[in-house]
Amino acid sequence: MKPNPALDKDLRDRIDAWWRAANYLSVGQIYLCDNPLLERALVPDDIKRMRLGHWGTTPGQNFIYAHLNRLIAAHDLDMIYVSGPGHGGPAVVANTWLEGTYSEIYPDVSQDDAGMRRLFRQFSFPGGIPSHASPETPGSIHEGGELGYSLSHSFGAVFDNPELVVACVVGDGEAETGPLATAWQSTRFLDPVHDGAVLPILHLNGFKIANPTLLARIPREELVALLQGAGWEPRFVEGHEPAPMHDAMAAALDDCLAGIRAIQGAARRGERAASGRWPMIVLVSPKGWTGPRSVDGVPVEGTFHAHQVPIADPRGNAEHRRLLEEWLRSYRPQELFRSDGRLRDEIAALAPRGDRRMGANPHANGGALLRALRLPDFRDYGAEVRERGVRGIGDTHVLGPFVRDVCVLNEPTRNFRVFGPDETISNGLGAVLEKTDRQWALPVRAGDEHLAPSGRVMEVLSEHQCEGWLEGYLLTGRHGLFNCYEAFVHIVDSMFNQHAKWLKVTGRLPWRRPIASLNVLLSSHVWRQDHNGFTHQDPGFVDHVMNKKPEVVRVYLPPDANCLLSVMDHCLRSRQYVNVIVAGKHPSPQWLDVDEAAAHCAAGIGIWDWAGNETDGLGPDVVFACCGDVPTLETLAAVQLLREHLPELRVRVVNVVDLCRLMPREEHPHGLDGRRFDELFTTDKPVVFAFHSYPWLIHRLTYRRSNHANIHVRGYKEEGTITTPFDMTVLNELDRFHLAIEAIDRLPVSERKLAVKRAFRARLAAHRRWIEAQGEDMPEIRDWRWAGGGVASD
Ligand SMILES: Cc1ncc(C[n+]2csc(CCOP(=O)(O)OP(=O)(O)O)c2C)c(N)n1
Repeated sequence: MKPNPALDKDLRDRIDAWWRAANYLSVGQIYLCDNPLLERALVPDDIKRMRLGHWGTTPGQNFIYAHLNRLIAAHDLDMIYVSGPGHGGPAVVANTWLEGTYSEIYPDVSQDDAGMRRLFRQFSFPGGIPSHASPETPGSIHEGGELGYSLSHSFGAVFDNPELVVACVVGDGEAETGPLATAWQSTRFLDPVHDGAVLPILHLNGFKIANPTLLARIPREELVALLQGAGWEPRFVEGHEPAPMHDAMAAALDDCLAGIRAIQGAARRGERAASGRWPMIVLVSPKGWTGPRSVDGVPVEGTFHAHQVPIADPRGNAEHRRLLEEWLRSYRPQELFRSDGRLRDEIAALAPRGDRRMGANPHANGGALLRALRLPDFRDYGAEVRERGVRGIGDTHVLGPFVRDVCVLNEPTRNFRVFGPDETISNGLGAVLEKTDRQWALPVRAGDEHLAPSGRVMEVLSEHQCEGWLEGYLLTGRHGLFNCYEAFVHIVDSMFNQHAKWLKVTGRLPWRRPIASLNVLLSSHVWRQDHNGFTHQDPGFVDHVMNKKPEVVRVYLPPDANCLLSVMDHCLRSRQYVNVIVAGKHPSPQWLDVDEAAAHCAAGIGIWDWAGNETDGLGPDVVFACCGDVPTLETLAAVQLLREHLPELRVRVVNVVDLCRLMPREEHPHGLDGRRFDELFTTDKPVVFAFHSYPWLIHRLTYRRSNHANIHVRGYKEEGTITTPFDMTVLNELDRFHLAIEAIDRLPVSERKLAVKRAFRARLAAHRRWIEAQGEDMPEIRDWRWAGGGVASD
C-alpha cells in the first residue's frame, strides 16, 4: 500500500504517541494499583494481587482507535466503535480516558495522576469495573463478552442512520461463531440511500485462547473470496513495524471511507453502484503486539500465550516485575504524560471534538436520541365480540393491520422496524406488507413479492441476525418488533441473556438514557403446530426469560386478539424491558371486546365473572385458572362441561395475561400482594391451572402463595407429534376433559362425580378412536362454542 500523503511525520508521530499512551494505560489497568506514572521502580505493592484482563487483542484495538480518531477529525465523521472482542476492555477504557469522555462521565477518574491511579485500580477490581467493553464504558453499545454479535449489532445501528459509520472490530476467533459468520451477509440488506455504513476491521491476530484461528490459517485468496462472497472488498494492513503500519492503516481507512462514500453517493444520486462490494479492512498484526516477546523462555508476542495476562506473577517474582517494568517503560510514558498525569496537548489534540469523540457519540447512548413512537389507537383495530367465544380470524391476523399502521405512522421518522426469520407472513402479520416491503439489496426477480431496496421489514433466515439487528437498532435509539416461531426463538436464548444483562446494568447508570424495549412476538406456538410436529413444539423460552432480573423482563400471554392488541400497544410504549408476547395465529375464540380487553390487560389478571357461576356470594368450590389462548379455550370448555354435568358446583375462572402478576410483589414490580392473590385464588380451594408452557414454571412463581399446595398445573409435558390440534392438548392432559376430571378429583367424592368422570373418560376414548379413523377432530370439538352466555356488553 502506498504511503498516505495525509499522514505527515508529525501526524504519524502523534498517532503513534496516542497508541503508546493507550497501550501504557491498558497494561497499567491490568497490572497496577499504584505508581501509575512509574515515578519510581516498581515494588510488589504497586501491583494488583489479582491480575485479570485480556492483553492479546488490546494493542490492535488501541491502534485502530487511534487511527479512527484521525479519520473522524479529518472528515468530521459521525462514527461509533464496536469492539467485537470486547474482552479487550482495557483498550476502550484507555481510549475514552485519553479523549476525555471517561472523566466527563466519571469525574473521580480524572485526567491526571490521581485519576490515572483510580483508572488502573478500578479495572477488574471488586467495586470497580468489569474487564470487558461493558455498559459502563462510554461509547459502547456492545459488550463483546459473549462473542459473535458485533457485526449484527453494527448493522442494526446503521439502519436508518444514513450518516453513521460503525467501525466494527471483528475478532478472527469471534468470526468462527455462527452468528458472526452469517452476519457478513448483512450487506445484502443494506440500503445505501437511507442506511449508514459498517466498516468491519477483521482483526487477524491469528489466535484465540489457545488455538490458531481458521481465518488466519486458510490461504489468503480463500479469505478474500470468502469476504467477497459476502459483499465485501477487503484491504489488508499487515505487519508489525509501527511506522509502515501507521501509513498503511491511514491509507486503508481513507480508501475505505472513499469507497463507502462512493457507494452511498451513487445510490443517493439515484445510480446503483456497479460493484456493490463494501470496503473493509483486514488488520494482520501480532497478538499481544508490543508486549513481552517471551516470558520464562516461552514466546508470547504473536502467540496465543498473549491472550490474557502475559506476565503471570510480577508481584511475587522479581524477574517478572522487571519484565513488566521494562514493558511499561517501552512506551516512554514521560514523553506521553506530563508530571501531573495529563496527556500532552499535542497528543490530546488528535481526539475529535465534542460529540464526535467515539465515547461521546449520542448514537452509543441511544436513549438520548429516542423519540416516542406515534401509535394509532389500538381500539380501532379491535375484533368485534358480540357474543363471547365467537370465532376469530387468528389473533396475530388482527394485530397485523395495527403493526402495519405503526410502520406507516412512523415512516417519516424512520424509527420502527419489524424483524423476523422469513415468518412475518407465516406468523400472521402479512398485513404489514400492504404498506411497506421487505428490505433487500440483491436483484429482484419476477415472481418475488414485497422485496425492495428500502422497507420496514427485515427478514433473513437467521434468528441471530434478526435479534442482533434489532438489538443494535434499539441500542441506538429506535423501536422494533421481532416475530419468531416460538420453538426456534431458543436459538437466541443466549443473545437474549446478554441483552437482558445489558438492560439491567444500564438501568442503574444514570448517564445511560432508557431505550425502547425489545419486543418479541412468539407465534406459531406449541399448541398449533399440527403440520410441523414435535420439532416445532417448545414453549420453554418463557422459562428462560423468567430467570432474568424482574426489573427487565415481562411475559404476556393474551387470551384473544383484543388482548393481544392492548398488550402490543403497551409494549411499544415501554422502555428498558424485554417483553415476550405469546399469541396464536389460527382462528380461535374471542372472549373480550376491545374495552374489556384493555381493562383486563391493564389489570394483567382477573376473574371472568361471566364464565364462572359463583353468583350466590359463597365463593367457588373450585378455581380454574388459565394463561394462554389454547389453555383459555380448554378451560372454558371444561367449565362448560362441569356446569352442564355438575351444575351445583360453584366454579370461578381466573385468566392470566401478565405472567409476572403471579410472582410475589416483593419479587417483581408486577407481582400481586398476598391479599389480592388470595382473593383471586382463595386460600383453600383447589385450583386447576391450565398453562401454555411447561407446568413447573407456575409452581416456581407461586410456591410462596398461601394456596400453593392446592394449585394443580397442566401444561406442555413434551408430548407432541403431528396430530390434531385438540389431540395435542389431550396428549399433554391439558384438554377440557382432563381439566374437568382434575377438578373432580380434587373435590369430595360422590357417585355423581364418579359417573361424570367415567363419561369424560369415554369421550376421551371416543376422541382417540375418531381421530385415528378420520384424521381430524370430532365435530363436537371442532364446532364447540361457548354456551355460557355473557354478552360482551353485559
Ligand atoms: C461465544 C463465546 N464462546 C467462547 C468465549 C470464550 N472466549 C473468550 S476470548 C476467546 C478467543 C477470542 O478470539 P478472538 O475473537 O480472535 O479475539 P482475540 O484473539 O483478539 O482476543 C474465547 C474463545 C466467548 N467469550 N464467547
